[in-house]
Amino acid sequence: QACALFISDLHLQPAHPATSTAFFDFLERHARRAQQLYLLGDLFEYWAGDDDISDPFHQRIIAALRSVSDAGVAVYWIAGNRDFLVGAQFAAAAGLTLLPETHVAEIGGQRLVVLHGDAQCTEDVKYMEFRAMVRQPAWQQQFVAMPLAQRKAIIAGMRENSRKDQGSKSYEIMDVTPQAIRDVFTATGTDVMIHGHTHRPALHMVDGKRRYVLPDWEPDATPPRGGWIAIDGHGTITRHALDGAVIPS
Ligand code: OKV
Ligand code: MN
Repeated sequence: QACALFISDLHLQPAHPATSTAFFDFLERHARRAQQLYLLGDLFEYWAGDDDISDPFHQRIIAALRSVSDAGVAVYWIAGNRDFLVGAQFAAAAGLTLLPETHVAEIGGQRLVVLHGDAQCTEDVKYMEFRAMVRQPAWQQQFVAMPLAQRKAIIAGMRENSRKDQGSKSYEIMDVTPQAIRDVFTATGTDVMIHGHTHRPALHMVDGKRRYVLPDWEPDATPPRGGWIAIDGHGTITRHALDGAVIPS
């Protein structure tokens, strides 16, 4: 029986309804029966601030999460690089607990570190600078003080620039660096890690330590992408496809 489930990088947005459907399905069929659900970043394509909570699309996501937390599942949230503006209002509405960017959990006797993974892509120097700026509480306070429509326009502009920029960034710099991963293992005294962000789902080994990477979700793609990681009561870790099938690793 699954003890804890982990997902990330769903990039939920009204334009991709199949992903929301797959998410609701996962919550009802699997997460509802778990003891813990860890959301490890980029659940949303973007989050402009907690005052966008009343948006009907957001209300459906919040209600679905609330239903799972009301059923007794402990739901935890680690911010991604797209939804780092999620705050206490969202957490209260969805019934989840906000965690810091790096968190050590103990599940089924297994200690492990969980994180989104963007902070470990240290070769992307421009992104690391941007991240350092937007993760400052003072910067975030100023940003959310702007009207919601203006914030959405700024984010849309960034997404448009990023789309035009595609190809200028090599695939490699969008991955974690071995040293950044070693640093996390050393700082936390762990030898198992779960993260998302890189869209390279696999079990990767670093110095004999295990680094599990979650998939991004695109159930409409060929082949379909998405799934989760489970840890059972014995601390055994398995990767699962969208249909629940265990992925051998
Ligand atoms: C996604 C990445 C661009 C990597 C910005 C608040 C802020 C969301 C955002 C803006 C950028 C996502 C949403 C994009 C991923 C990049 C460049 C590199 C490494 C804010 C909330 F800043 F305005 F407060 N963003 N976009 N990158 O263009 O889709 O993952 S994005
Ligand atoms: Mn990400």
